[in-house]
Amino acid sequence: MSERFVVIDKNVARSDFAADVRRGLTAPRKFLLPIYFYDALGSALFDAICELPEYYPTRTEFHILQRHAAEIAALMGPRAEVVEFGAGSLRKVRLLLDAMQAPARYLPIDISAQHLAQSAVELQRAYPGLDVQPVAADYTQRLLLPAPLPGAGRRVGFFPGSTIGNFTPQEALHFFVLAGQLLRGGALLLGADLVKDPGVLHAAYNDAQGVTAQFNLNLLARANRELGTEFDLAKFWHSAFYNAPQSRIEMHLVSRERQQVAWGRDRFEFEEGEAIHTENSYKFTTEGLHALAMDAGFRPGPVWTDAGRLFSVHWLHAPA
Ligand code: AVI
Repeated sequence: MSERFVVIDKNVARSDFAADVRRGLTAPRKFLLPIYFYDALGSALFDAICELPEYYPTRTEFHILQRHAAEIAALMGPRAEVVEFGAGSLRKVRLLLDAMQAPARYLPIDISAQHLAQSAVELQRAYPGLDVQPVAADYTQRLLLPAPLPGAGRRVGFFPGSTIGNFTPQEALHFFVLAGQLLRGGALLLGADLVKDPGVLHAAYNDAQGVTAQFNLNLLARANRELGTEFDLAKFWHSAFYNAPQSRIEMHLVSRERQQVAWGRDRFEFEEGEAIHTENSYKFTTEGLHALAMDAGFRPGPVWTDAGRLFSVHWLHAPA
């Protein structure tokens, strides 16, 4: 399988890194959008984060899925289609595919056709009998999926990793509305990180090896590489803390001194201690997540967690 086999959504919104960086650096409170973390280096750093002893979400979710795969597969039913939002978790979807009864088709949706083609090839090799149909599209926007296969069972969305937590509450609601339209009559299997001891959260985003700091700083390095900005990475530090009233980890890049950053003929001023807000990672209660999903017409089903109640996996019935 090559990129030729990827269905490309005509309306796939092209993100504009330069325009978004300019908008973020000229805002009264500076920000950069977290979607830009994931260039090749950023994706490799994120994979490294997932292996860190302090970063519990990936392995906790994996164990929850592993432990409850049979029950989840029974809810999915025979000949189900799995629609994965994002194409980054082949290990996790394999747990489902291995437990499912005759899965009909796997449709990963991702903005990067190249990333999709790669993961689709790997999965197709491991499951030669499975119909793998990657779709290059922005799943935060309205999109069309190929029609269900004749005789296919339920269509089940899979959105692991608590990526939902990187959306604002309004964006999360918008995602649920769009997912509800795509999954009509089916269900959504969603991973969500839970509210917990702030010390555990703090450690997960301030790892001892400094990988999360590198991941955060890579945003500036990427802007230097791709746009020609002249950020001196040594003049910024990684800050991540839990904002309890908002139930979210916030990541920032903080200027160590008063400085100007050049970008072509432009100059961007930073005060000492001034921050660029780079990411929010919301943490949920089951009730809060259910309220959000129900606002978009989903009906709560089973919730699975680990013994330490660190992470949750939700079965949500899609609107009819
Ligand atoms: C992808 N996302 C769910 C991660 C998170 O935990 O919010 C991104 C991340 N940022 C720092 N570490 C991991």
